[in-house]
Amino acid sequence: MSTILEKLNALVRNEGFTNFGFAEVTTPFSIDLYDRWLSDGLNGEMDYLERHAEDKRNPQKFYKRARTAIVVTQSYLPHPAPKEGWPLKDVAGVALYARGRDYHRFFHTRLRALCAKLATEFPGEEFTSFTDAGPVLERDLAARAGLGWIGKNTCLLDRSKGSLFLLGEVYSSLTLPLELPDLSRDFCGTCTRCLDACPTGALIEPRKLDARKCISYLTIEMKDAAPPDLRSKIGSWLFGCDICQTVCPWNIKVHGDQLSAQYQSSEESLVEDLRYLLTAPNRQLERDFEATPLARINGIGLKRNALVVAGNRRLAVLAPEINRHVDHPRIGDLARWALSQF
Ligand code: B12
Ligand code: SF4
Ligand code: SF4
Repeated sequence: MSTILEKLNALVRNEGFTNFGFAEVTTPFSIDLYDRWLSDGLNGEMDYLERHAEDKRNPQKFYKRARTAIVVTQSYLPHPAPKEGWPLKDVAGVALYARGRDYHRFFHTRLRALCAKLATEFPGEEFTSFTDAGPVLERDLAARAGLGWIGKNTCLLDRSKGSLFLLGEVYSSLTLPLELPDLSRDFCGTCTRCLDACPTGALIEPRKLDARKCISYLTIEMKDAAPPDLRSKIGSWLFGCDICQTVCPWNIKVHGDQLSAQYQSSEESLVEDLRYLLTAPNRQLERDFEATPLARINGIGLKRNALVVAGNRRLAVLAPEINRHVDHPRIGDLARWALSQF
């Protein structure tokens, strides 16, 4: 048995991920919390999370031979897969993870390469990889793999690595003698910086997030425009939000001055970017942002988010570009709202 673990350790270490660990593929520790979160409707329009609930509770139902998960993390500061010809001049309003190529591609490609190596090393065993999109409660799995604790901002957090990393995993048919780490570990202590800093009050209590209020949800997941009472709280965020992580003392400790430097912005560049987003044909935007996370919301989603930022920042200089959209069936109301902010 220990030889399998030694071989695995050596093989995964060689792949250069930020960190890795192993966990039994079993019912997640926090599955009841998950079910309660869903029944409270905190998932908003993300229906797929309800469809995933049964497979998350019983992973073997969904993948019969899964026994051990190899859980890996990938830091995104600095971004590990920058995109050449990034279309925006001012990136302050784009979440760090999204400032480059889409991790569903580059990270998953690395996970698939890991699966291929494992299959060669362990013939007869099965390996399959996921990141983000699978029916896997990834933070719970990573905590059980000893990769950190769940911070009050709900992110998986590690004392030496912070939380600015992605999670991915390989489900394998290998059986290993694993010890569960101490899941009561919590290095948040009395700190509440993330809860205090969240502009929309989405962190309704420690480790409980109302996704319907989270800027990440409002700018990425939601199909329509954010409700008017939340719109102003989105501030300058064009795609995603990093606030509850960048105020975290553990991330500040790990990344130092480099962290705040990521959010330096110039109004001149922002205006230029918003003008481009508001005037470029949607197809061009989709081509320009191809293979990045921003492609997910399409050209029209980028225009929608640009209108919110222009309104919040009261950029009256953009009135002509906003005016073009006032009769649009999807974003016309929002364009009129933006103009009403000047
Ligand atoms: C839906 C989703 C969202 C939603 C809801 C987020 C949320 N907090 O619930 C929205 C769109 C808002 C979102 C935002 C973001 N997301 Co997201 N998201 C997901 C997704 C697909 C599912 C998460 C989920 O099921 N949420 C429901 C809640 C109830 O579950 P949970 O957050 O996993 O929390 C569980 C644990 O915290 C656990 N728990 C609580 N206490 C304890 C104690 C112990 C001991 C244990 C073991 C567990 C535990 O209970 C919860 C229920 O099981 C995962 C990928 C995945 N398949 O897991 C990525 C994921 C969580 N997201 C990720 C990222 C990077 C982000 C953003 C940073 C992106 C951005 N910059 O805009 C923000 C962060 C916002 C935040 N504070 O969470 C990463 C997180 C990496 C990390 N270090 O934690 C993930 C893992 C994707 C990935 N593969 O890397 N996300
Ligand atoms: S990502 Fe932003 S909006 Fe969402 S919980 Fe964190 S601080 Fe609040
Ligand atoms: S900001 Fe404070 S409370 Fe929030 S996750 Fe970081 S250490 Fe924990």
